[in-house]
Amino acid sequence: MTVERSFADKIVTIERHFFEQQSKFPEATGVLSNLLYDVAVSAKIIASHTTRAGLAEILGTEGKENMHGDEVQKLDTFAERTIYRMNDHTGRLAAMASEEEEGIIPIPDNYPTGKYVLIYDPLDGSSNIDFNVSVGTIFAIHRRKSKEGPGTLEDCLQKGSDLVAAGYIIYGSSTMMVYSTGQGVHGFTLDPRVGEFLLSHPNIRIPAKPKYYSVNQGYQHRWSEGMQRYTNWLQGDNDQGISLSLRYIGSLVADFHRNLLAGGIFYYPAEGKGSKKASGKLRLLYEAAPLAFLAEQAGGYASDGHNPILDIEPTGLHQRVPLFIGNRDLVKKAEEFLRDEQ
Ligand code: AHM
Ligand code: MG
Repeated sequence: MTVERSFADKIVTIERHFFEQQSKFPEATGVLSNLLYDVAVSAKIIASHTTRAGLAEILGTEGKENMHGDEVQKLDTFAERTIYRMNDHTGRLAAMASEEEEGIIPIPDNYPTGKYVLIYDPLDGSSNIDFNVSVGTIFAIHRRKSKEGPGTLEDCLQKGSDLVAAGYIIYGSSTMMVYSTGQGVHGFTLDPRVGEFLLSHPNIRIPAKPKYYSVNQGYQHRWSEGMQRYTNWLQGDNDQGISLSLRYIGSLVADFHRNLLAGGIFYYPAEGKGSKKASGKLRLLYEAAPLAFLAEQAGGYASDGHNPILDIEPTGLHQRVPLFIGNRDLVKKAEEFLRDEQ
């Protein structure tokens, strides 16, 4: 029997991929690869719980006990704890920061500190869980700036262009991990039968021809005139043959993931002055910067409407920014509309 062999035959685990990427940097020590692997393992544990989300009513929710008398945690709390417990003792991190915590999360005194900081949104879009809609984990990794000892706030407040790695995990109809260390964007699908993330989407590039625009159009009346005109432009009010379909899940990772693969733009603009969302809703460190890093690595672009997201120097852990992310031309066009109204 002759077996046909082609590239498609190759099965690449995420672990192997981390180390293959690492080998392109002769000075690398393996700490980053191991840290990424710890994130992947956290994701598998979280995925094993998101698939059981609908059972919370039966088995108990936070503050209640389940039928076995165990305290059951809400999924976002569970995701937060899982990532923390996987990473607090490894000696790879100087500190962590989570969207769920107000300040930086120090490494306990009894464990060594390391050279990176891990910034994460443990379960973005968690309000969607009750409706069985995809949710995601977003992560960002920086090299620490301080020399040694406990990590500092400044180690976490770094701009996106200084990211060492970033990625997300989408808990959807299947679980996927998508990441970049600055050498392209690569996607892995979890095979739940063997518990491994396997390379399924090597070298993702945003398609040149966009399909979708994604925005919460229910808030349109609160946007500036330029934003309204831009949205009309995307819908077909242009002479460039662009006429996009609207898709909006309201779960950032899922919206971003779809547009990364299909082409398009996601935006969450600022609302009028005095509004609670006058500076947007999404957070620079936990959401905008890591996804901007991925978008640029996939040939796209992300902006706050005026400047690249990756150039913004953060001033606070929970700082919010307007976000326009996706195909470069579409994001540039949004900047143009916003510039014109100034
Ligand atoms: P969260 O961090 O509290 O989960 O909120 C972020 C979510 C994103 O996933 C999503 O893009 C956005 O909020 C949706 O907001 P809205 O419901 O205003 O459209
Ligand atoms: Mg979030």
